[in-house]
Amino acid sequence: MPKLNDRLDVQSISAQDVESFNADGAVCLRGIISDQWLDVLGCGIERGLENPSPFQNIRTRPGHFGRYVTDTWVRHNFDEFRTFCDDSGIAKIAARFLGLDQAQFLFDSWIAKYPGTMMRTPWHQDTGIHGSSLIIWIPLDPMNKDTSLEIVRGSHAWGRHYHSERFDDVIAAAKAEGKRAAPGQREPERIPDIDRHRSEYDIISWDVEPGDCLIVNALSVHGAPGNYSTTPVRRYSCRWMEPGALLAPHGDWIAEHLLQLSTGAPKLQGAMEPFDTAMFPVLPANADA
Ligand SMILES: O=C(O)CCC(=O)C(=O)O
Repeated sequence: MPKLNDRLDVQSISAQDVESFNADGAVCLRGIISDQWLDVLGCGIERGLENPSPFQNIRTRPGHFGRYVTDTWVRHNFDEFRTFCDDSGIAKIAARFLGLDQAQFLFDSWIAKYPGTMMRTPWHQDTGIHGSSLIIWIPLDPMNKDTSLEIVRGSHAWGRHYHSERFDDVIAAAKAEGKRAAPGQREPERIPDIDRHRSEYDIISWDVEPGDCLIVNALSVHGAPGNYSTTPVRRYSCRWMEPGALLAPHGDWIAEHLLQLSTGAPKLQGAMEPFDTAMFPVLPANADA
């Protein structure tokens, strides 16, 4: 995969964007991902669909319409995502919202929901990290609010920590077993039934176009509807953390995946492990870049 010269425009991020992110736990940046990089990400998904990685999952329930496909750790498996994370300047955007000069790559994934897919992405937090972390959620197709990512405004500051959710359970059930809190943090609890009580929550979402992206605090409770439109909707998410963040004891599913990847990366459960291998680069390598 050739290096592209195109760098995303970090300068266009305003102090107001950062303030909104800090206050609400999410912000929408308009027109910041260039067509060139959108093409690269789209090619990565196309190639992933043709050559599924060991982490690709078809999550459509038997007897249901549509098609719901996810893949994870894609930077590790596909050059398109590696070059995007390493060369596009996206790390600089992550760093800006972490309030730092650099950000450490954690992991990435994509989701494609085809028309007629009713399944929601369940409400969840992206936990497992001891330290600040965030998600950059990048739509590759236009999505209106009926389809696009939803965030419970301010939930990153609730001081709550919920069990991780399985994306394919008939009723998204909390995986309660084997989870422990990091020292000084409260034990994870079951996520409330937000869909049954939507009016009690301040749920925010945006109509988005390719080129836009959402920056979401990893502790913000977020989820997404099915796809009720007539076209496929694909999105790519990369997750970034403050350099030196640790794999928390409750990050057991991350540890399980790392074990599967056999990378020599941190895999111990129950310990505060650093992410200090090449799989988790601190970027940009030169903070002034
Ligand atoms: O796009 C979605 O359906 C969910 C994305 C998500 O949960 C994430 O990127 O962490």
